[in-house]
Amino acid sequence: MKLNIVTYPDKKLKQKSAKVENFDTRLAELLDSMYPLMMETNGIGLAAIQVGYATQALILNIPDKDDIQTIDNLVEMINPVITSKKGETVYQEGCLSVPTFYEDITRFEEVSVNFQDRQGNTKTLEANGLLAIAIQHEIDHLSGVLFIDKLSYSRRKKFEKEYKKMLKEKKNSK
Ligand code: QAP
Ligand code: CO
Repeated sequence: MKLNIVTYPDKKLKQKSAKVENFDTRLAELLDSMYPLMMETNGIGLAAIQVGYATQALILNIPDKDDIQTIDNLVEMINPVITSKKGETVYQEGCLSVPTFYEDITRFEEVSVNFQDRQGNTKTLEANGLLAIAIQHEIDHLSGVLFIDKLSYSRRKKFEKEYKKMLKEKKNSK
């Protein structure tokens, strides 16, 4: 399955993703195709809507202490729901769908999440640190929310200006 990253301002990113009902080979193929794309593009998290599929599936691969990403740390979440959250943390986030832009975003420091795996088995994960941030960022994608939607009015304006400039330069260098 050949996938491409959908980038802002594509309206597709605003779409709400539907719950996965069938844990079939189509779901497995989608997840299997998302992983290499995320690796090639230097991502640590990717939601299905970012490759054009409005379905509640996401993958996460947080680097270890030596900053290495291994498949052993790959987490796949289907139909995830945050069931508890506490604390506050600020991290400079980015997004594969909003290339080259990074900004500080406030999130919960710890979250508990219920989800299903690709076979449909129910799981619970308690996360903190970068994993907790990534979970919240990716779950936002399922409701059509991007990290730039969380910026103050003035920072959003700064983003729109910088992003337009970046797109123009990219176009001109082609
Ligand atoms: C979401 O983000 C996230 O601008 C995943 O040029 C963000 O993988 C989770 C990326 C922050 C936790 C903390 C961004 C790659 C990757 C770019 C990503 C870019 C190339 C972003
Ligand atoms: Co993102």
